[in-house]
Amino acid sequence: MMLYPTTTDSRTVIDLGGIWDFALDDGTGFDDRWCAAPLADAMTMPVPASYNDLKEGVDIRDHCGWVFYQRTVQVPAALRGQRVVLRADAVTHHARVYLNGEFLGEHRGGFLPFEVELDGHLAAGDNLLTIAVDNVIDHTTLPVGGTGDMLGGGPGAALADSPSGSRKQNHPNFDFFNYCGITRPVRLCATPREYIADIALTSDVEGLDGASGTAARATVHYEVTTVGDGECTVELLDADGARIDGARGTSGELVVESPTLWRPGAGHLYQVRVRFGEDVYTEPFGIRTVRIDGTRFLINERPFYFKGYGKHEDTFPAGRGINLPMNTRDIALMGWQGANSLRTSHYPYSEEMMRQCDAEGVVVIDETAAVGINLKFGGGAAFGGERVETFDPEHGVRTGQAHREVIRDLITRDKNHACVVVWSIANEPDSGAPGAYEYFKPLFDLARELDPAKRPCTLVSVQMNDAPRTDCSARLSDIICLNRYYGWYFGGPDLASSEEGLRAELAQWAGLGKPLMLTEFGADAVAGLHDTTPVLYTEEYQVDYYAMNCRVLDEFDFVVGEQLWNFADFATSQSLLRVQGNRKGVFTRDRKPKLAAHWFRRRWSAIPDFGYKG
Ligand code: BDP
Repeated sequence: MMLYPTTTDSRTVIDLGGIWDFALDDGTGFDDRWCAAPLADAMTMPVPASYNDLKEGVDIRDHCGWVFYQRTVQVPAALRGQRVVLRADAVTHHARVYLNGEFLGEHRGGFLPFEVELDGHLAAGDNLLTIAVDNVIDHTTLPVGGTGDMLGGGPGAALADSPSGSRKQNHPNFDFFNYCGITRPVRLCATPREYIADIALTSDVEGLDGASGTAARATVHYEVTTVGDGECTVELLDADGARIDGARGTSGELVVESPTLWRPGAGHLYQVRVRFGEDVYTEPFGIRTVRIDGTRFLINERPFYFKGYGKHEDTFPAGRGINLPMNTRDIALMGWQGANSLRTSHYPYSEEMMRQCDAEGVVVIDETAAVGINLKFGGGAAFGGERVETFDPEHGVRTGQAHREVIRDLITRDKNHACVVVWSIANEPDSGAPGAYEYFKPLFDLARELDPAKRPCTLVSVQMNDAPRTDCSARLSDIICLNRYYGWYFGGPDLASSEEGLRAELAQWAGLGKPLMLTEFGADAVAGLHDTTPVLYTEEYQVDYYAMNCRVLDEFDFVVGEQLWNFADFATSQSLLRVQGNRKGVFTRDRKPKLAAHWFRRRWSAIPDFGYKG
């Protein structure tokens, strides 16, 4: 229940971005009530951004625990009498909010927005706003933290058991740097006291002609959640603001004849304008259909082929901090290559990115922050070094509650986006383990119940033995999404036997009767490393690896897409397998193409968005 913040005739948004005061907690921050007075010896820190790479030294880069952000805010007198909330789009991973020393609320989960009501707490003049942020991850959080290194090289000592004198350390059970801080905008949002709390939109399309991409008519169903009393009216406007239809009441229908459909590469958006009492809000909305038919994935009733990437929100030096220019550049580079889709691996991306994907017609697999639900990483030793089953009721992960929350909050936030065509419930969980089906079945049910548009759901599967038989994804997912590393972690550098391995596995999945795509495959290549004989880590090997994999994908009609791992090189925890981060990017971290980027540009320019496999 949290509309994207925009200023309208009735709403005011005040961006609190800028330079804040900042301090690392030395263990006394809460006891000594740092929230109640200006921080002593504060550093400067930009908001929004991850703080890790912005100052020099491991103390800040690898800080483990709480930090304090602080600034003063004044609220214009003109807004008194309105409902004023503080809205933070992403604080990684746990936030506590204080105003003038008073605790007002907290939020767990580092990639989705939350609001804190400020009514009754704001004074005239300066108010001291403090946001305390914790980055500790463990076996109850998403993403999951362990006590050893997921790549097997870590010390394996529990946080609490760190040898005295050694620095407290986070051990992500996943392969990206644990960037943290206030990573997306923080805003004050003022609305009338009686206001529009949420809008849910779905559509039905009639007379859809797949071949021409045209339709006779579309009906937009709306459901408005309101607080207070008032009359609700809703209008459907075209992209240029021209009125198409209108209705009264908090739920109803709007009709558009001969609609322009949203489609890959052409993100046509209508606008749904809601008025309730004095409040007004406009939601962009694209009309399109998504459906699975046998082994085909249909968008607007045409068989779609996913070409694109698993990505990260990862740039230097902002870390996971929102980077609108880089998002824009990334979408442009994907267009240059003929890519049409991405997965928000491994957490929900910013609302700005989702809106941009809507507007530019980028097809999105929208993923929760459920990564690392797998105690087989690092040789299967976790949480103190002992070997335990991931879903062991006593000693396994305890992520159920966080998982339900992230599914609920993600679908609440992103349900109206035309770009979203699939929900990804998790990345590489231990989905073949005892208890996996029992863990995941209720989560799939929840997603299916919550999504008003009933999009297909998946979980992204880790490579394992005998997967089609053991992976609960075979039963639960509407589209099978595989991360496969034949020719890298499995079989590399012998591409010939790896090719047989991939072919044999896909042949087994073919019998299932569901569409399948690779959501990850990739090989590290350090830009500038070349050789005449392709060897691991060269740009040539990366190309040969992809050529082999794609040759196999092309043999199977039920394979409906290929998303590479990764779009760009990205930061990770340190390990012997990581050369200043993960180098599986097809682009470098500063977005220069490796050989494989050109190879895919040629391949994808020849593969149409629709009808590739007939
Ligand atoms: C997969 C993960 C991804 C990693 C990738 C890799 O889903 O997050 O970065 O492998 O090892 O296991 O490069």
